[in-house]
Amino acid sequence: METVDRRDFLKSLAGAATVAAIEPGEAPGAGPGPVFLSTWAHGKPANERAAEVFKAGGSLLDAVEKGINVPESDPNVTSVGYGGLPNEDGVVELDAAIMDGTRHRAGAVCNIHSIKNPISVARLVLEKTRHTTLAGEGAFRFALRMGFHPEQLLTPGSLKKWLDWKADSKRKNYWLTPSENHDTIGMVAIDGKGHVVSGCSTSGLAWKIAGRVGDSPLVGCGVYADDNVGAASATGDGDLMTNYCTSISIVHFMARGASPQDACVELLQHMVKTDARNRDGEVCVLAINPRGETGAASMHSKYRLMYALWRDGEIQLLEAVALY
Ligand code: SD4
Repeated sequence: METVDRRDFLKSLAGAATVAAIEPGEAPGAGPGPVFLSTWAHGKPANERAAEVFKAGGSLLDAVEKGINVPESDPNVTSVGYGGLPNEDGVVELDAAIMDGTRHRAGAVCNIHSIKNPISVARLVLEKTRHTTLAGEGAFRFALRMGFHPEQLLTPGSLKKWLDWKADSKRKNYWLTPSENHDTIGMVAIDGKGHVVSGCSTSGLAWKIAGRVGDSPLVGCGVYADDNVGAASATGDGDLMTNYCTSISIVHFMARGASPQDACVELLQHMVKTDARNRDGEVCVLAINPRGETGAASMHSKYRLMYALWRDGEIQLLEAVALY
């Protein structure tokens, strides 16, 4: 078991605590930008695409949406979008949400099937409706009305994995035990002018019970964004994290003065304080504030977050600190 001193947390995050001077005329919360921060190695091409879209004149919401589309469309990413591992019935059910820190409004879809870019459907829920969240068949029908085309989301690879799982008499399932395959894309971003966005997209836990909704599409859990404070996202065991409203909790810690890094750690410590069994939980979180300070932390080193940071034209893949 590995314990990390709080000061080491800050030291170990290359670039995490870089705060540049605020230019005269910028919003009080502004800093250098844009900055894109995403979960896991697939966050790297996602951040690069987001930066490209932003530099070409797209909004921060456009950038986060298009960035997240990259792992969603990649058949080799088995935890997001096309190629994501299915539920126990062999159906790929996707969850996604995007939140705009200026309007304090999100759009989200849960359990949507046959649509490979659920973050784009979530974006349209935000832009075109008065609703925040659409689920299941309704979300699917909304996507069709918005011009999306249904697609088979199982790939030969993901179908084989599901068939192998079905054929295994000792298979793990969610009726009793947790399974092992999951790795969402969560992205938090700033534009350098005081605006923050949070987005998240996932196929959830492999072999989940049909209809299960994870933390990713839930406002306050998988995403939260508030221009006055910052943005957060999460990846890991959504059945656990939903009960701690991870993203809004981190944003509240930041609102009380914590840096993004300290806020991420505070959330993990709070989870352990309320229940020591949470030390073994698969919990990873990311946060950013409008000045460009970033934070990332994992509960334990057996499930340690790798995350991608795009700043000043450079992309880095970093390892988040682990509390245990
Ligand atoms: C879920 N939190 O559906 C997602 C899965 C995930 O890393 O993030 N895995 O529970």
